[in-house]
Amino acid sequence: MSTLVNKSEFPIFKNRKLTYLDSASTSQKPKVVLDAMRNVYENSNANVHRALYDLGSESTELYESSRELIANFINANSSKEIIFTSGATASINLLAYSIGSQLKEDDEVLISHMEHHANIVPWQQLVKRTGIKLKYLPLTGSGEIDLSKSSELITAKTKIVSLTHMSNVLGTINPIKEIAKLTKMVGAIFIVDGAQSVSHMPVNVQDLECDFLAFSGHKMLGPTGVGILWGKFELLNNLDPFLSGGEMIEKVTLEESTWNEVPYKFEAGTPNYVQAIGLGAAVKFLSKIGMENVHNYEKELTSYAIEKLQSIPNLNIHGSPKNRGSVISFNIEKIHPQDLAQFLNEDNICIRVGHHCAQPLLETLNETSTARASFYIYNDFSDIDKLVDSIKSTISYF
Ligand code: C6P
Repeated sequence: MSTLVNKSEFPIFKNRKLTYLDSASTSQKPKVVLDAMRNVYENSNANVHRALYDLGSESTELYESSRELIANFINANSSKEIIFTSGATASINLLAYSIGSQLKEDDEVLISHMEHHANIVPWQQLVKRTGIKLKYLPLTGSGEIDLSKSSELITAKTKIVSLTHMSNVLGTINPIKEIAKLTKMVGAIFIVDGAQSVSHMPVNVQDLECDFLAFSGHKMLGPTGVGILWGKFELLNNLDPFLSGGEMIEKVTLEESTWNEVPYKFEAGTPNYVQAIGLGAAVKFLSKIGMENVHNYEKELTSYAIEKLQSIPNLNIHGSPKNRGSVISFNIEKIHPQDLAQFLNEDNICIRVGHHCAQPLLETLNETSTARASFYIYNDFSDIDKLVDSIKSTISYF
């Protein structure tokens, strides 16, 4: 099995001896992404939407064409529906603040026990500000969202349902379309946290039938510091801005201000335009490979890894073996995940251990920490073999 991409397209793999199995945390970057950003700084650098000289027009054009590329990547109706934020966390905070300010005390927000803290804490903060109720969809024993009691939890009081598309701990891919239908039946807004999905599978916002989608650039070969909030235009148009200041205004007087049009209403201050342009290059790179190919390739890697890991005695993989993305969390009896990570590090193998910013989920697993291996397009079977060999020698040491 050959990789989908040549590892040499990623400078870090030339510079460091690495078995990198932590892409769910952040991905490595291909040279084309680094070049795109260097090119801006070296040839076209000027602030966007302000500078009326050629350099400014060039950087603005690059910034706006990146918005266009990202809109096409997720099949948005228009690039106006793409808001550049600093990442998935910022996108969800924007929504919790802006939609949240329209909610009343008896209203309910529904999330699940599977969420990343980025899709829990902003809603808890909203509870403190407004007194709304925060409710949780439970999980089944095999780590899937349990919809058997959905009619008790998704009711006329539910104003927002906000769920992760793919769990960063269990890898579970949630039935977003099914939940979208339940959400629509009560007229609630449906937010999808796509931080772990957009990078690994085709995500089409029309097909998912959600209202908002949040994701991060750095997990999909792009740079840090940039992420996306996609939303249906009419909904975005009806929201109040989150951050305020330069460029998000239409007119400012000493007494009051009016807002710029969507998406600029939500992009206060100088945006991370160089990073946004880098993200455009990442999206081009991924589109050339094809997200269906990315998904199928990772399915093969994940099945291979599950099979190999399952053959190790006393190693317990969390979550359901079916319908999962390229994230595998596990625990080994009598070996703390932190010790395991340190031993793997000796072999230059990078995995993540800990609660993965999903403490409520870890509680349902009865764990305080798991080891997590996650894969991307630059991994291959030999990376998994190295992981398995290193785990086996760690076990024999203990
Ligand atoms: N999960 C992980 O190792 P940011 O940090 O804003 O780019 O993404 C937040 C986020 C939101 N939702 C999900 C499902 C996520 O997995 C993450 C980030 C990383 O699992 C870092 S904690």
